[in-house]
Amino acid sequence: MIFDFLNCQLFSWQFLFSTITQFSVNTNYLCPMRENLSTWNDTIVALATAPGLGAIAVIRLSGSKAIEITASVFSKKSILNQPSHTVHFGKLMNGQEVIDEVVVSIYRAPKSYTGEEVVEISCHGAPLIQDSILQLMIHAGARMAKPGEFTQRAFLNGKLDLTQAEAVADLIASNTEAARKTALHNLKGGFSTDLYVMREKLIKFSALIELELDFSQEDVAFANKNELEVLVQQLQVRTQELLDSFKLGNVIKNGVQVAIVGKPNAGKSTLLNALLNENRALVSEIPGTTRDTVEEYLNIQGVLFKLIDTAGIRSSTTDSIEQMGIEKSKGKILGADIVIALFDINDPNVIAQVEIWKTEVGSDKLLLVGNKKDLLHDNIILADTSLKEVLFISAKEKENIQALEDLLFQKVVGDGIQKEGTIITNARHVASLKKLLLALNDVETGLQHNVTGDLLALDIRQALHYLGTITGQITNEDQLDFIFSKFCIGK
Ligand SMILES: Nc1nc2c(ncn2[C@@H]2O[C@H](COP(=O)(O)OP(=O)(O)OP(=O)(O)O)[C@@H](O)[C@H]2O)c(=O)[nH]1
Ligand SMILES: [Mg+2]
Repeated sequence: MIFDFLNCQLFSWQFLFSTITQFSVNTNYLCPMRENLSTWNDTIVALATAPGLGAIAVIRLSGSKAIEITASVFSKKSILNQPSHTVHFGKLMNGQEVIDEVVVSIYRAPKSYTGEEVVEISCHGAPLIQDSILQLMIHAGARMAKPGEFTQRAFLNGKLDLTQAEAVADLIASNTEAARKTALHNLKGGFSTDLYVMREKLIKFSALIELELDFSQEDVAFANKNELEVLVQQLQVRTQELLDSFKLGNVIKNGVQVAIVGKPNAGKSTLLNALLNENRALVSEIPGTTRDTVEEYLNIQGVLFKLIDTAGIRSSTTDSIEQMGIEKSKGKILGADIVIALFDINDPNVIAQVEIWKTEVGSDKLLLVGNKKDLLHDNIILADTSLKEVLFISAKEKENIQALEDLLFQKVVGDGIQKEGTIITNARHVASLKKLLLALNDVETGLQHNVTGDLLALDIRQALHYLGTITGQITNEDQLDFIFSKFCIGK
């Protein structure tokens, strides 16, 4: 009996050891091959550079026959036997006709972007040449790639995980310095590393608890529940931090909507022009000049702000067009990330106006700005305590415009970009992280109520599942098709 037990113990420890080792391998920075998801053996081709006229263009092929297909139309058949990472000058031929003189780069599997045989053809950039080469390759046996198919293959071949693949799309789409930096951080595996560390720790506990279940008759405890509780709390904090970073991430990726609102003649259009440093919007002393919104982008320290100049809001107007503009202004207040409430500080009702703005717009997104400082006869109003949150400017004289830009940046970004670490920019990640947090809460509640090991194991598995959906360790083809369909063709 004792022998049986020891034998069994030995077996289980071996099992445990191999389980943990196996999990450690799986938590490697790169993902394992995902053979079950899709099988393919066709070779794809697409233009990798932007369509249109250019000095040169790059056409890319990927697949087991990429080199073979290229060789069949290339003047130098010797590329069939050339090593990886070599370049070859020659002619692309359609029968006897020379299509172009090109440079062919060869990347052999698995040392390529997709992990497959890859050929990149640098040709002259005329659209006609690009089209002819694509036709030539299709005729020779390749097929046109779908959007994102190169990156999808890289993912399926374990060259990138899903967060890194998504970062590729973000990097291509990034139009500000901050967006580029965040995408690059995630492409280099910044976010993935965070998740793998979390997953690895949880997996070890999961293995220990599952082992306990195998020994439920023996009443042995392998997992230290206190340690698990501490770990779960750490993971909850980290998950919440990642979720909180989305506010900033969203701003970095999609820009910040800033509505400039206030009474007619407050100087909203003058302020828009001052911020943009150009005469974009019409300015006049006639109240109600701006009827429809005017929208322009301003880049402040690498973050994109969409400035929206709105129609002046007044309580009564008989002009139906102006009334429509006012309704639109109110809508812009609701949709904006930041509301610049602009008022003329020479207006006798200035303090009452400030109070109204504070009540109407939450302090989170409200920036109170007093304009026409240059017209003040004395500075008493500037010291009024009820106006202490107000920034005083002169839009016309461009006074304190830089201070307003700094304030906008500070209010939205703070020191978030300077801080090291991951910033979430993807709504899909947010959805999974929220579910992860719920699952972690369940584990914590389970621990506090001393629930049985099998229930605990179930909740931990659930948490692991949501972690895996972010990196793509757990996924399905529909989800992948959806993610990669948002890429451009050729990437
Ligand atoms: N002295 C002074 N005049 C200003 C200042 N800002 C705007 N103005 C003047 O105020 C008048 C109204 O300016 P706008 O920018 O058209 O005002 P608005 O808020 O866009 O007005 P609506 O479009 O009618 O809602 C114009 O004559 C501007 O030259 C300022 O800082 N100082
Ligand atoms: Mg205006």
